[in-house]
Amino acid sequence: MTSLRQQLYQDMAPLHLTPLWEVLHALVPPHPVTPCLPALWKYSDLRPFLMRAGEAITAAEAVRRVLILENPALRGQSAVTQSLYAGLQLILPGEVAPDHRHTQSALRFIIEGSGAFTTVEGERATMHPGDFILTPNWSWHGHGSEAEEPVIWLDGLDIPMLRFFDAGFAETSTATAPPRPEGVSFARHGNNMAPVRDTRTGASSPVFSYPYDRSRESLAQLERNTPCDSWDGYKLRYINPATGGSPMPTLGAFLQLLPAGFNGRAFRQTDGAVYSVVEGEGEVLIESPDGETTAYSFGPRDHFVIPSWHLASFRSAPGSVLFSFSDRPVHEALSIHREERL
Ligand code: 1HN
Repeated sequence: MTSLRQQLYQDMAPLHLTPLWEVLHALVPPHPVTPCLPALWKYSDLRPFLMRAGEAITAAEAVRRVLILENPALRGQSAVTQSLYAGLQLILPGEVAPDHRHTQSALRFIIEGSGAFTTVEGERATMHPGDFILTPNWSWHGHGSEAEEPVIWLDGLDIPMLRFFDAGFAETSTATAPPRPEGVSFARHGNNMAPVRDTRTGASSPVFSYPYDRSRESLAQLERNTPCDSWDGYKLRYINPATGGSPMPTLGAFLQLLPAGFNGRAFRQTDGAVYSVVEGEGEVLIESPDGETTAYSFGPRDHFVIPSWHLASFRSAPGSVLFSFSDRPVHEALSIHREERL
């Protein structure tokens, strides 16, 4: 019997044929399975290497001077999860990172320093810590700095997802887009209003800078006046104001406040997520599929990844604010998003 099968496998292998019954269980497991591992990058460990990168190469030569946060299980793949890319980018005073555009969508979350800027289709967005900035797919974008200090931000992109579709490509520009005054997009779409004759269909948000002070103030008010969620604390998602949906089709982003003394309950979700710590301190407990729980202690500017379907819970004694992003909009569009809250 076994030899009949072995002979069958051996004889058909040259025709590139494989028996499904040998792999079926791995293809459709009883719960979501990921090769990704939880990981934490302490800012104090990482920052010296960014500064060394600043001495080793200019922003212009690098095009984008970024250290990629690679999932320990996906080394060499420029991936923090199977679908997401994350990196920390440094721009020094006076530097320019030239304009380009690509099919990948990108988000920025500002970690350190003020006074650098991103331009999106020619409109400048000046960066301040905690600001959330997007560059929708195929929009021209570049960076520059009029700061007197290094400016560092988190880049989140859908690079691995577009690689899966073999749909990632870019165009570089010699001429930059004609400059447009800063703040016009926000004036049009950022205050719960929109131009009367606006006809946009809204794949990506027309607002591309979400200043931290506004988002933070919302969380502060919610903390004062509303009940705390036992899993999330106080958690808001960034929206495309034209649709109410995610800021970009492939990337969802969130800001949450864990109040002082928070001891959260455990949850798991199909969308693996990358977190950037803005304020405070705490711990994230992540349980691997084999049942082992690891506590990762985080402080300001640390980054960590919770892989798909790993049970996670948050604790914070002094309180904390966390930014995060994931590919949740894609899961939702495909009706495959699942969440369990224990
Ligand atoms: C990119 O365009 C940026 O514009 C950052 O800052 C990181 C990683 C891969 C491909 C394009 C940026 C990127 C990127």
